[in-house]
Amino acid sequence: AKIQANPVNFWRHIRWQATFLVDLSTESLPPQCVHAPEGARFAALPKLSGASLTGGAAQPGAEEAAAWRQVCRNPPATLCRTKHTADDRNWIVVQQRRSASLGFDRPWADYVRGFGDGENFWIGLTALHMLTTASNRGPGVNLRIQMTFWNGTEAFAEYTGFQVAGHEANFSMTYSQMSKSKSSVFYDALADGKGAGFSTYDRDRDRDSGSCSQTWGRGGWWFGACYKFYPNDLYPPGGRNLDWKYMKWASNKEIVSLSSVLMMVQI
Ligand SMILES: [Ca+2]
Repeated sequence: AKIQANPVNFWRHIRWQATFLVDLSTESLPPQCVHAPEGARFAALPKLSGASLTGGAAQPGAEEAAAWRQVCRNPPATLCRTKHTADDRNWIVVQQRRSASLGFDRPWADYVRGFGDGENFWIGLTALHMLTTASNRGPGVNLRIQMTFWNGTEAFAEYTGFQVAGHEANFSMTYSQMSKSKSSVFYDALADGKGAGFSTYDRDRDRDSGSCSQTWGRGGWWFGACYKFYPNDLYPPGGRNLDWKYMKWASNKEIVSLSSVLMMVQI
């Protein structure tokens, strides 16, 4: 009877097996962040993997809830979206390109904060740092990159241990390894930027003598000198285009022009 009289306490017992619940009468999260029928009092947030953001001994779940509030309020609010893959894993989308409706030639401040519309977005480096370092299962999280070629072929690549450092470390990116058994492509096109700080056209931290961003599309990325995969490059306005200034996945032997890209991290 007590449980039925107090649904908040009831949900506290099962949230670790399912998702974190928030009380919509006291929370004002954007609708894209929550999974609840219209008019519901409680909404579920996807579960972060063992989040411990501060190392403090707060109430179990409190830091997780705080993490989601921070991600979901990171403007623009439409950035917070999740996906469920057929192998029963949950992901949060951190980057997406589907059209030329939105330019990715943006300054440092935009890439830190995040930007986007309904089809194209970047979740922001602050959110990426938080999402990829909150796990205590080990360093980093799983990253999945999904791509569509102009002939309709779908390809994907997965990485383990993906993590983005904080502002003080230039949001540098690293990972453990590409998961060949969970990837449909063989070549690791992300490798050029492994260990690199993040660069934009107004912040050069690449290993090239010039500025990779200024030379190629003016987007932000973890450039080496310069890249084989750069999804924040220009979107090819007329379809398939192998010019380096348009988004692509490349190996030592071939270059593939992309019609869509999506990057997501497992939660
Ligand atoms: Ca440079």
